[in-house]
Amino acid sequence: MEKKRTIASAVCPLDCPDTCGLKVEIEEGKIVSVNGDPNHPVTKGVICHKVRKFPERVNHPDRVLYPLKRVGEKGDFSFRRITWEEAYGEITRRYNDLISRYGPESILPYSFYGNMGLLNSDGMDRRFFHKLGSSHLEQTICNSAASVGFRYTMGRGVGIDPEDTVHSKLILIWGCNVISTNMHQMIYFNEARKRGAKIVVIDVHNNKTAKWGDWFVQLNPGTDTALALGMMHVLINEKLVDEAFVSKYAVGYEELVAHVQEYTPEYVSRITGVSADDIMKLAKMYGEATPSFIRIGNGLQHHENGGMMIRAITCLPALTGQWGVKGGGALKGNSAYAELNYAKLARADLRPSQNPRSVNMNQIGDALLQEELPIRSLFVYNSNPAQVAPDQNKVRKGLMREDLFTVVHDLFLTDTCKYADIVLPATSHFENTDLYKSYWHLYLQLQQPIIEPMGEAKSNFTLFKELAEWMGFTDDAFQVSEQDMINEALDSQNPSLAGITYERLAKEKHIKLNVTEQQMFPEYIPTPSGKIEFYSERMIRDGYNPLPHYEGVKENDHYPLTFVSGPNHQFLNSTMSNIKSLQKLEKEPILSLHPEEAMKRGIQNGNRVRVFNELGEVKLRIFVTEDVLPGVALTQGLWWDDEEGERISVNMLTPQKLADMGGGASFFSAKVECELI
Ligand SMILES: Nc1nc2c(c(=O)[nH]1)N[C@H]1C(S)=C(S)[C@@H](COP(=O)(O)OP(=O)(O)OC[C@H]3O[C@@H](n4cnc5c(=O)[nH]c(N)nc54)[C@H](O)[C@@H]3O)O[C@H]1N2
Ligand SMILES: Nc1nc2c(c(=O)[nH]1)N[C@H]1C(S)=C(S)[C@@H](COP(=O)(O)OP(=O)(O)OC[C@H]3O[C@@H](n4cnc5c(=O)[nH]c(N)nc54)[C@H](O)[C@@H]3O)O[C@H]1N2
Ligand code: SF4
Ligand SMILES: [Mo]
Repeated sequence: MEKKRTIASAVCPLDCPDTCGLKVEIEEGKIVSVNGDPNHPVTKGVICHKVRKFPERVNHPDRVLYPLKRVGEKGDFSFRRITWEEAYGEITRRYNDLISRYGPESILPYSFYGNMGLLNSDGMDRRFFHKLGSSHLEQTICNSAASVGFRYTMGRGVGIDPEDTVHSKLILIWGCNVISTNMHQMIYFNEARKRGAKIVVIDVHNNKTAKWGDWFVQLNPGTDTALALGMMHVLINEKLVDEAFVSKYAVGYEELVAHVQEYTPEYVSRITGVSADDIMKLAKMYGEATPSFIRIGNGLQHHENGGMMIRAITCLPALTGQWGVKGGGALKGNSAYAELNYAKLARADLRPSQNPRSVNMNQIGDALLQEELPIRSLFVYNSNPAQVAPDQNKVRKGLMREDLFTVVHDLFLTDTCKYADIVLPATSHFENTDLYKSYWHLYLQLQQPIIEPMGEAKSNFTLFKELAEWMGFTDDAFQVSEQDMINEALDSQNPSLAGITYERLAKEKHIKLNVTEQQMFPEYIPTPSGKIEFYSERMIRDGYNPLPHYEGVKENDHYPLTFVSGPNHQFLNSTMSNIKSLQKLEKEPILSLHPEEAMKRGIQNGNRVRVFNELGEVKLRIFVTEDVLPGVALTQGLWWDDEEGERISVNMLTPQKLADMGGGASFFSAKVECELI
């Protein structure tokens, strides 16, 4: 007899800008296939290959289905099954003991966006740790430097509606590997191209996106501020500035004009490696096109000087008056349009102290090893710090501390679980109720459970709600259902959310935010001056140069190669890197090196090399290629460690040094050397 199949709607929960609508086939309570939802207005039934493999992830034999307690040494992966009562009992006992002896700030949550659902990443978990009075984690690993840099110029972290980019006539893809990391933007770019748009890719790597573009402008890592200033120099001196726009909507133009004079194409060429002719050509092309659009990526700001890069690039659309022209402007992220009521969602008011000890997640290695006010317990969820955080030697040394009580909630035994005292099983998002916004398109979406929780897995929401009860927290904040919490989050003064309710979301699945022109640039520019700030008094107060200003990444004589270690096509950060079918496509982590650099070191294509610096070493296979410039060593993908200990996180080599703004990460400013094994 044929088994009955049903089709249910879902949302992709991954930390990817696209936040696709999904259609999921279920047979006898089991997910058998995942496809795109053809009715989703932006993602239009198309999804990436990795999420097509979600059935392999959800039904994986390695899924953690029961709570586990460590029985061997840390680092050994030896656990025994326990009950939830035992797990909650142990956590409660240890927490009460730590709180009475050292205070609640001896406990630190460590989380990011393994699941982008609002309730499971910014909801019940927040309420729990606020009430507990734990230390605060600064969630800076992804885009903080860029967000701050963007806001200095524009006042707010939003851009244009990506659906409008079909109207663009010139598209600059600036430090964004769109084909891999924001594939639905390609649908719009392809349409724009059909209508005559030219596409320029500005990157350090001749990657899939660069090869697809019409013109690839390749520059030295960390030099984008100089390139943007060089473009401004040409725009201003060639009279390609929209003066009417600038005088109406911007401040600091005169200071900018004087400032950019030194950034001649010849000077900028020496910094960036882009020829003076190409700088001239790029700037003129940009100055003459309208509507022109810049897709600003996240990768380029993972540098020591990343905040200023975004601050500088963001000045360009203002100079040529592109904001307000349909299809013109820029987009780095659109999160702020869907600003929910975070006060109600996260309930920071539950905190006993409003000024808790604060830890930057990019420096978790140092934080775990600090002797003063040591962190005595770490609660990890939605994240895999033993892969994704910089300076892994320190991170893992910290995690190995016998006196650190570590709890990890995940779907799998990740590398972080290796160091856990207690591992708790997490549901997949298909088993939960949650609200999703996108940081790119403008739709809100609701996920409702479409399968039963597997094994004894619990969502983050349920886990922290129950743990609150075990801790004796009786506040109303812990008595709510998922639906209540979504209604609290939607109960906001934000006009974009007007009329959006749980009931409507349940019925319609996706609802477009009500973003009016009055909320968009250039009508609404919430900088201190109310205008786009080429010159920023606020930056002076914060200790920066008030103008976009180039400062290079620090050189290192011992380690001459800049190690750029971004994401790959088939994994999502370290999520999905344990899925065999996807590993097969990615084959193995490789290091791209220019022929000149390879020759200098006697290295040939396919050789294995030791890549090292003062922080550690990893072994990688070499790909000799002109896709990267001399001076660059590039790898893609965050692969889990292998059992033999041969393959280990590339973050062994990345520094904890913070970027210039927002406490951001500086992964891509790592310096390394490599040699044949
Ligand atoms: N397939 C896939 N998709 C993903 C992810 C994933 O892991 N896999 N991760 C998701 C997440 S969390 C994020 S934050 C985004 C990140 O996605 P993107 O915003 O695309 O960022 P990256 O891929 O890190 O880097 C983008 C590009 O910046 C380039 N780059 C590095 N240094 C410089 C520089 O100094 N200047 C310039 N101009 N370019 C530079 C890199 O070569 C790369 O091509 O993708 C999301 N989507
Ligand atoms: N070298 C280098 N390092 C990087 C980057 C880079 O480009 N290069 N990118 C950085 C960036 S941009 C980012 S955003 C970070 C990402 O860092 P993380 O947010 O840590 O991302 P993942 O590695 O995907 O780990 C997410 C984990 O959450 C788990 N998870 C998923 N859903 C749930 C759930 O509902 N509940 C619980 N409890 N767990 C769940 C997944 O199984 C997975 O193990 O990495 C950063 N690290
Ligand atoms: S990872 Fe991105 S592109 Fe793939 S299904 Fe999820 S949201 Fe869509
Ligand atoms: Mo990210």
